[in-house]
Amino acid sequence: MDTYDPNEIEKKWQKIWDEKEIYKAIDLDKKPKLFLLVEFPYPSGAGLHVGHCRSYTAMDIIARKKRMQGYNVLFPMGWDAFGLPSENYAIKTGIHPSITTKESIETFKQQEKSLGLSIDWSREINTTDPAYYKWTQWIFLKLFKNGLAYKAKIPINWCLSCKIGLANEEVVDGKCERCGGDIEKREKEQWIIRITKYAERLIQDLDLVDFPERVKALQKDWIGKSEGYEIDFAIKNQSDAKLSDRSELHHIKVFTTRVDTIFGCTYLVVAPEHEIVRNQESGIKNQELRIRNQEEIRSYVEMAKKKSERDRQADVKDKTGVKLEGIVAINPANNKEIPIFVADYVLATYGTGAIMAVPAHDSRDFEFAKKYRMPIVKVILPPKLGAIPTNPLETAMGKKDSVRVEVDCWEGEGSLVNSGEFNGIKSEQAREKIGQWLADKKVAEKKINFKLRDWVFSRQRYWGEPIPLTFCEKCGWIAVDENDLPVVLPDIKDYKPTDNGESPLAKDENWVNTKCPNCKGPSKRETDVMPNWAGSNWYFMRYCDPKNSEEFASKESLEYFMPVDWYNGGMEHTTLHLLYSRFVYKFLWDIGEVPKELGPEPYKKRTSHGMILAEGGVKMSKSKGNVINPDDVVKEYGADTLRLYEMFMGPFDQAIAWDTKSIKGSRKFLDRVYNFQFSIFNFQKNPKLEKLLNKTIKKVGEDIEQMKFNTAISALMILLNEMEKEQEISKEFFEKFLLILSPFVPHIAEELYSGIRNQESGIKVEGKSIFEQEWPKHNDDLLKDEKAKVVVQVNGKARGVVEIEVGTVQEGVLEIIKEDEKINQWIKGKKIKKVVFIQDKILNIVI
Ligand code: ANZ
Ligand code: ZN
Repeated sequence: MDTYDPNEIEKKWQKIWDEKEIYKAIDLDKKPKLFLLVEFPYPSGAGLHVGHCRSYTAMDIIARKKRMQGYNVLFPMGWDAFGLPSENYAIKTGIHPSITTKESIETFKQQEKSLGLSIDWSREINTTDPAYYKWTQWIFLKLFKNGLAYKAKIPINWCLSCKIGLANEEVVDGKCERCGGDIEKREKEQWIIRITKYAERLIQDLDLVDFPERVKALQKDWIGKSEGYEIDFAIKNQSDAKLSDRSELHHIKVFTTRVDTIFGCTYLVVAPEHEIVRNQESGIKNQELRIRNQEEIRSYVEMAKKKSERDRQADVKDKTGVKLEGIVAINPANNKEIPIFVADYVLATYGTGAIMAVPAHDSRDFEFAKKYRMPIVKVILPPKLGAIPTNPLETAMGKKDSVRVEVDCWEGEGSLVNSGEFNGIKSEQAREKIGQWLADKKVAEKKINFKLRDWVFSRQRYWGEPIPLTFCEKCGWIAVDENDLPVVLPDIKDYKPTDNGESPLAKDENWVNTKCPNCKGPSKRETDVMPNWAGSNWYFMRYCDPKNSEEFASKESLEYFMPVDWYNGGMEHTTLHLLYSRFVYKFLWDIGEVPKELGPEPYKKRTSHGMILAEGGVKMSKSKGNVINPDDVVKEYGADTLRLYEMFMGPFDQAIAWDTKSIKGSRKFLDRVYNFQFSIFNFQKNPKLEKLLNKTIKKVGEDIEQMKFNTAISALMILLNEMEKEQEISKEFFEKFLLILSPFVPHIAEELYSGIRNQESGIKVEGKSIFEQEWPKHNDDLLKDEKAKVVVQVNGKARGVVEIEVGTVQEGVLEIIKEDEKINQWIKGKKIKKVVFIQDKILNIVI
């Protein structure tokens, strides 16, 4: 064949690779194992996205290289196939989600195969397969039996259009993460997983893993650990001045991280959902606490209910609230009477749902205090008072230098004033001292709070794993016997969600009515199903032993393949999937289901790819019609071109826009690679090229490890340029070139490699695949004498010589000069007008 025809080459090799099963990971093999993981996709009707290709190709490159370096690589794939889109599609079309799911999986699989990914398809998993979700249910039961799953009535985020309860994590910008629809708070009985019990460890153990700092920071922020105090403020009924501390309701408990500011607390604020507001009629009357403006408060609370939590927190200048007339609180630090407000900027779901407001040192309180004319008492003076910037204008007008710019609200540290016996103490110490002082008075207690909420695990929908519990009037909630798992999702006709918020499963009475596993009396199955995170929080372990029917994976297989050595995925999964799966793994490890020697973290290393945007830098979306379909690209240019282009388009971890012009450039490069096979080969070594090859082997190898695919490819391009300048080249040389090129563009590399091999030996394709060859090693000795000396001149005068690596560009040499004091003294602080640079020889700086 004289011209490069990727369609033919690619199909041919995909078939051969499949037949030879060269990408199979071997159980308990003697070679060192390497578990490479990409986030398994949700097989949507839309098909594979070019973004999937970016992540998968990257990991595929690493997998291929590591196999060539002697690793037993596990690079598996599966389908995260439960979830709303299939169900919503089913509601629209009447086609059962199991059918559409199956079709989508077929499409995805065929598409992934067409990219030439070196996946071990023998380990394919599917979360909607009963043989798989049996274990998802089993894990739920383990959580349940260990007290980590409980049912509670809680206000949840209810998506009005999906008719589904969402976890806080699934609410993005106050809207439903899936459909973008409006959200309302509703009280619902839900199964909840006590992930908060692991909050501390989920932070601490981040020290054990190699994750990007930004991923660690996001996880920590999400978990949101805060250390502070809970403080009791007594409530006094103003009308009869009776003060009793017998009842809980005669106190308001607040959470603060700044107990050092308590002398500056001039009022309290409670959330609209706070019990003192709720228990208006019932509780408070008995306890002689009468709030006079009940009507006003009730209508305020109604209004607050309509706002989303995010809107309530948003930094709008216009904070609203209502004073509770008729009662006051006592500040336990100075015994002053202070008013109590209800305001929606205080959230019911954090801390105690009540705060001590310190308007001089908290900007939210400050805004509120200005609006409602509450006293603002400064208790912290910023450090280095004298050094605080003076007002330049006033200084210029002849006013005294010591005039200090008024800081409206100082949120930092400093020393205490207006704080009685604590005056003069630094705020950091005051936190300890005042905290202790209040603790001794029994009005305060040290407290650690987390922003992380327990994980709402119920969905009132159809297309998910049934929660394997039954409710019996006598025995309550009872786990289905483990031997009776899986509880198979029944095939029902009407999967529309119900308006009363019950799962569609509730309509199938045959399925719902069952026997209590405990007393054998009549009982009813739970009709809620699991959220779509359930199947993905442990899937990586199933890959180790995907066909096991006795265990979710055998201990030996886990011991051998786990932990995941390298996990690449999207930044959007940092706070949800990554957190949930770390938690579930830790839990299974705690209860001994995961071998102890594996340690408490499932993923050793995490990396993230940047998004691929549409041409022009906007998000790809169906509605804009700017979605690039990988199938079209494969058809037009070939899979190798698509792979090469996606790896070359820019730094892997950064977002980048699609550019049709550059994809043509990638294809041209492969055309040239293809044509190179017709060059004249000999057995002579060319020392200059050998050096460049040696350098390129090193660079490509190192760049792949660091996911710097774009620079690896450009090194390969430079090498090809130089090769093309030669009259003749050795076969061995070209083979090495193909070897280091092969992970990026496996089909063309395999084709050319087998071609030159066969010419040589006369054997047909039967030989070994390029991917069964060894990755070339570079020679450090050859690198050593790749140094050159560059004479540095300043305004034409020689000022010194620097040693550089051959081929260092101008910027690189300038960097080196900066480090060289002797030369640098001539240019330090001067403006460089011009630089004349002759590579590897002279650099002249004109100043
Ligand atoms: C008094 C104070 C003075 C505060 C000061 C801050 C600065 P993090 O770090 O996020 O935990 N707070 C407590 N519960 C709240 C709730 N349910 N809704 C809204 N705000 C709440 O923040 C803790 C601080 O957030 C607490 O410390 C409290 O305000 C406020 F100069 O108490 B602070
Ligand atoms: Zn029973």
